[in-house]
Amino acid sequence: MADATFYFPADFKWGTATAAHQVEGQNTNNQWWAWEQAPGHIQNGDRSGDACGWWQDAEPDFDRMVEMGCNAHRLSIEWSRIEPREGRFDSAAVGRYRAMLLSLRRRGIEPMVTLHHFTNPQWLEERGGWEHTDVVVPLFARYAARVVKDMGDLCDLWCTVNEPNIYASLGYLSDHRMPPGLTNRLDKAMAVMCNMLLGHAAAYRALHERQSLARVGLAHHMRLFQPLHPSSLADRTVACLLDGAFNRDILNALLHGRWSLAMWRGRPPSPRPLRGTLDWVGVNYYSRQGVAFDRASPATLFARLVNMPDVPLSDFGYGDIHPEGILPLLKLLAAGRLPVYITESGLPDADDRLRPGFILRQLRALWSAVQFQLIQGYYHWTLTDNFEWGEGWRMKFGLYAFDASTGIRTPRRSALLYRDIIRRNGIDGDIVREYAPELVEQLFPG
Ligand code: IFM
Repeated sequence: MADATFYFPADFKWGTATAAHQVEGQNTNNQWWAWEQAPGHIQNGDRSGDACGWWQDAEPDFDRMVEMGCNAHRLSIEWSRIEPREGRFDSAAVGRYRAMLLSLRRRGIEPMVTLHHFTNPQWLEERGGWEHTDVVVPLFARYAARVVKDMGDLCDLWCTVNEPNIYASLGYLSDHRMPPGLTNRLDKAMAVMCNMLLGHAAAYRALHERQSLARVGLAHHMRLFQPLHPSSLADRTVACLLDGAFNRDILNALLHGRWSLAMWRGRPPSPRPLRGTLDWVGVNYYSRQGVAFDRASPATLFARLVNMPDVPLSDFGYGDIHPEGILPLLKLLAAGRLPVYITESGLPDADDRLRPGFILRQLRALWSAVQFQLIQGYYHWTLTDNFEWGEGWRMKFGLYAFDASTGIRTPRRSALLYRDIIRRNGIDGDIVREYAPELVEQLFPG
């Protein structure tokens, strides 16, 4: 089978993904900037600082996308730049984003614009961030309306919010990993997650009211939860509970307009506005998560998070390498019959030891899914190494290495691999032999 080619559809979108705060630099007016200034919040005391300098000059990186042959890019708009004071909108910031979108389009790269990727304007943070439905939902809808009014001629593919489950769990459950840095506040985590979904729904309507052909979705971080001991009923049960809370509850809410029991205590707002507010679903997939029953961990639904044995880990134990884990997750989406974008996928791997194999296995798995589901594109996380939130600069997710002290970008082998895959619009034996010969048998058995 070594001469077979796993072709992708002719109109498949090949892209990379970035987020404003991680690449722009000097985003001084959001809660993350404030969070970074306090000691102990970011590994090695790192700060986003000038990041990758996109606010001044993103265009050379757009050229790198062109060199790889990309026809798509997912970027985010920084709310705190567009609306630096509540109700005051900044036309110069709008101008800069317009210039970026135009530059992408001129290069044949279709932009997907994310409206919220982890950062809040500081004024919103002071009003409770995403904690209060009545405050944040109308404000987010007004911001979305403004963005589509000002940029709708340059973009019609919108991602409202990025990873509500990660934003809520790292900000409200885990210990100081994201602002506001609360621990074990399951009540608030659930309220925040639901408010982000209600915000998504309100933004969906605001975008469609002003742009009839808008295509609106959100990026859902999904993980495959696997019992550490498959024969243990307790491990299987907690894996199933986490799968529900992390993966399925959000989908049920959006697809069927139902909160799960766990999602909201007290009197929740009606979930009805959520129904019918997805034109597509985005999946961010990185790794599998092993879980074991642990009666001492009520905050994580009695699960202890572990690494599966004998599986290579990406840098700093970020996750195990199991790209095929995306397939069972994609099946969860099938009931929605919606187009799917892989809005992020990648790993931190400074030496680029594991990334080529990861990309090839990930795309091979997606190729199987493409036969059954409408998967419209793949956005690799990310173009160049960038500011990885609480991990600072130490985690290197880039197809290009980025030296923050000189600004120099150097392509890793994975950038060349991605270029070759895009040129071929698929994966063939030659590509696998060149970049990950150890996978030839696995990808082309017989
Ligand atoms: O860098 C992040 C991104 O902002 C959201 N999804 C996961 C990525 C890697 O951790």
